[in-house]
Amino acid sequence: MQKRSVIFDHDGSADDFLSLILLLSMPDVEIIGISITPADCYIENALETTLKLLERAGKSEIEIGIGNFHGINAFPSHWRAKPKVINALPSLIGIEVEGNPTQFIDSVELITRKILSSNDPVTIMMTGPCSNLVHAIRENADLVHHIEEVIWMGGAFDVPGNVATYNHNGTAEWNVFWDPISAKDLLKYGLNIVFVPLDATNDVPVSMDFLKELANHREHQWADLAGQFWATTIDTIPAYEYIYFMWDVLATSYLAIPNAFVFESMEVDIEAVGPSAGRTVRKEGSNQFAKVAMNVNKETFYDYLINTLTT
Ligand code: AGV
Ligand code: CA
Repeated sequence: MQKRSVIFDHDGSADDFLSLILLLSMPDVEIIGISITPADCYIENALETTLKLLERAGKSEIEIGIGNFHGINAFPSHWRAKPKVINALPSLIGIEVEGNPTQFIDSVELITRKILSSNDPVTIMMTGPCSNLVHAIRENADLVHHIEEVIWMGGAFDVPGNVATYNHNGTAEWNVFWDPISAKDLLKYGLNIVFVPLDATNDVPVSMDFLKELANHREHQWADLAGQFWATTIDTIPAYEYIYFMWDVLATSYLAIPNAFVFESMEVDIEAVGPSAGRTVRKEGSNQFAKVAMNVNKETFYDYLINTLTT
């Protein structure tokens, strides 16, 4: 089987780690590198969780890069601290790993080297901001020719955003808002971009019914662990969504169940500054084409999750 070479760039929230679990389970995906963006996490904690999961999956050889760029709009600290809880879960606390971020290479270097040394075109799966990839392309424009597809959990096209903060009008999604300048640039390179925005992820909340069903299968180690990760998301505060969605989990599932999605191809743009900074918009004539997920077949998606986590 020809495996798809994937670089995974995540930013350490609970669903980013669920995405990692899914990616590790995909028979036709080879993770050729992992980059961690210090966005929805504190880097030390996110690195520790990443190392623990790789250890648990027997995939410790996968190389990790650390993002050293910090976006313009910082994530709220109480979100960033979530992996602290995750690392303390009984299933992970005992796994000993060496997680000093200063001993890992920079993400931009990792992304560049992995793309240039790959024999086949590389897929970039991003479940956090896009800064590392954009910085790599800014330094080396040739990378674009070796990238098959960029899948990004980000944006809110025909629905409200999820940013609730000062000097902003709420039209942006957080992964775009963190570094809207890079996000706008990402569209300029003619890449095959697949957005999995809030338009699609709003359909898939983390629900108690789903967690109950998953818990029925907790004799399987990944179902057990995933249930614990999701349990840490249940206290999402009312000032934001009230509910934690399967944002990154849905985006990652695209690699396994692409036919479950309804896409629209459109010309798009991104606001870089001002009260709508980070807003993703339709823009005819922009000549920046993207494939945007608008809907997903929920039953197929939830079945896929249960099946994957129980085998
Ligand atoms: O906007 C969704 C992105 C996803 O990549 N992240 C969380 C997911 O990992 C930011 C975010 C939005 N609302 C949040 C977020 C919340 N209530 N808690 C933590 N992160
Ligand atoms: Ca994320």
